[in-house]
Amino acid sequence: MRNIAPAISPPAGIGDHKPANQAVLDWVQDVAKLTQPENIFWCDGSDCENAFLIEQSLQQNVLIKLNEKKVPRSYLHRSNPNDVARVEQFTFICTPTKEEAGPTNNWSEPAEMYLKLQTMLKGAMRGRTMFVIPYIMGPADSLLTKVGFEITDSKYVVLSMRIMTRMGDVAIKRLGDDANAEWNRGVHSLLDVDPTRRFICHFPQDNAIISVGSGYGGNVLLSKKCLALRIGSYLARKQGWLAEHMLILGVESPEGKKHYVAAAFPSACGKTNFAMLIPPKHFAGWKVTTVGDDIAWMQIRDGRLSAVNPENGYFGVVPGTSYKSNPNAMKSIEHDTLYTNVALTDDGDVWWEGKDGAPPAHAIDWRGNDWTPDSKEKAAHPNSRFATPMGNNPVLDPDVEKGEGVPISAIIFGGRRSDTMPLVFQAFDWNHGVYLGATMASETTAAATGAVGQVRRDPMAMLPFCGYNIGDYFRHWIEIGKRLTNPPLIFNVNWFRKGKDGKFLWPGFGDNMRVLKWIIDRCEKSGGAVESPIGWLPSPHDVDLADLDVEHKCIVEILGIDHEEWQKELAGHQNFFESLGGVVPEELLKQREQLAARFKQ
Ligand code: GTP
Ligand code: SPV
Ligand code: MN
Repeated sequence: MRNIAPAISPPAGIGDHKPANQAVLDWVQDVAKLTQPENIFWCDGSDCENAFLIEQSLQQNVLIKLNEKKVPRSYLHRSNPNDVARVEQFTFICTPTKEEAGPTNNWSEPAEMYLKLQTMLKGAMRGRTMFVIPYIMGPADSLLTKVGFEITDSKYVVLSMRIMTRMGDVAIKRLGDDANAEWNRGVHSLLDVDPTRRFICHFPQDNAIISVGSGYGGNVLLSKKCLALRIGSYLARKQGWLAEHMLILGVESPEGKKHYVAAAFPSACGKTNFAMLIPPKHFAGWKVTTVGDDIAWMQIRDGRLSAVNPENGYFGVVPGTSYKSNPNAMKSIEHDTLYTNVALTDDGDVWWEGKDGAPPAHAIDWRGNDWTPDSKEKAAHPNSRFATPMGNNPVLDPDVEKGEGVPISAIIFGGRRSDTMPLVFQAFDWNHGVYLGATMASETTAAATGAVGQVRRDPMAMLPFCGYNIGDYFRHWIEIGKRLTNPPLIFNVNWFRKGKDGKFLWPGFGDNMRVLKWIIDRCEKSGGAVESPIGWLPSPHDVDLADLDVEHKCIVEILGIDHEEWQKELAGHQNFFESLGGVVPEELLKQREQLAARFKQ
């Protein structure tokens, strides 16, 4: 394992793109002194640098080249089988006091954690190359855009960061040579990829991240969950904006009226799919476009929320992706894609559970073992992923690079719930909407290590990503609402409710357009709804169900609420708030009382 990342010696002109900023140079020297790499590789994000690193990765078995005819310019990476998902139990928010990290985060005193990590990092890059990656999060000309530098000893990280972020000169230029400019310091080392020496640590006050012992996406692409969400949410509160685990989509009517919607669903609960939705035939003339599939940074502009996607690519769940479920994702990953932990067919193509067509008679599974359709093991890991540039997306929104962002008409919260939660309902007002987000629950998925399928509260889909006290985070949402003169309407959805037979009641995917259409109708003040204790519910005739092959009784079931289930749900909200130990704002406690009272009316 020590040799997973041997040093490489680049030819002249590659790896020597040193920035001028003295603060960056000093920091890199400090990390090099500690980790003792064989050499330092200064990345510029260029094509020739990328070609060189791919060549090295192929030679060192970090990547496998896929069939050039079937998936041009695409590669497969297999991570260590002990290292296939985010590790929430080893993710820390290191603030001066435990209270700042709050009741939902693992906390450590910063000095203590720095010492522990420095001990692990001592000499950790001996015989390896240390890469320095400059990148920005956000469109090049946005006021929200942040500069980051990531140091890593993994070529897979460099290649992935080039897809997922705007990397290279654009960041060096944006930072400039002011040694006091704001930028994020990220240090990553694979160490020996040992789960007992795996820590993902955030130091919000220092705008710094240190990640050791993993090579898996969410733990090591420090731009993503670490900077854009955990550090991002901390900065957002300080600076008066929102950093959220949300997709952003545009939806345009046949008449050319366009709305933008942001939606928070927990990990592996449907963001990428919803962001690339293709409306069913009946909705001819309607168009959905993608601004982002995972993260939204939103600021207040002219009394409205305005959102940018800080990322440059998609790090998406592979299993279940097909021409039937998500044709736009399939087209996005047909070329120039970096796959992780999917199966390799005998003709050098990729395969996964849920892909169109029959399974191959033989393949190499994600662990590198022989696989046939009779195998008990899955061919692709349930959390296998693609990294693909957003430019590959056939429905990329034309305003994705717009620095001011896109105006948000509606915010949607949604979890994976087999019962209780109806297909869709609307909050009565902003604070009620914040309550819906704060009390969201969802079944756990393979995106994080640990048990799958357990219902847990996951406020705003940010439980693993909020970089400070969750009570202050709720308060921040309430305060933002006060500053909005034209706030988005807030909705709750659930694509995953099941009938007594254990099957999904709702077909989902493209048919989610029907729900989106109702949401847009509500924004346009044209959609019908009935008042219920939980919020505004559509009746079956309020939702366009034309050509939908679902029995009417299933529609009634999925649109409705069961009062007994909701008594349990109410108790769940109370337990959750109590478990947070007194940090929940008064406004939300009051919302809970009002909800309970409405059920008694
Ligand atoms: P992260 O990248 O982990 O944040 O996930 P995500 O929220 O982007 O989820 P994604 O769209 O990748 O979907 C995750 C899983 O849910 C996949 O297996 C999808 O096939 C499945 N899924 C997505 N949308 C629907 C839906 O509308 N109905 C059903 N039944 N499954 C869905
Ligand atoms: C998630 O888990 O929400 C993801 C995947 O988007 S990862 O980048 O691994 O966190
Ligand atoms: Mn995500």
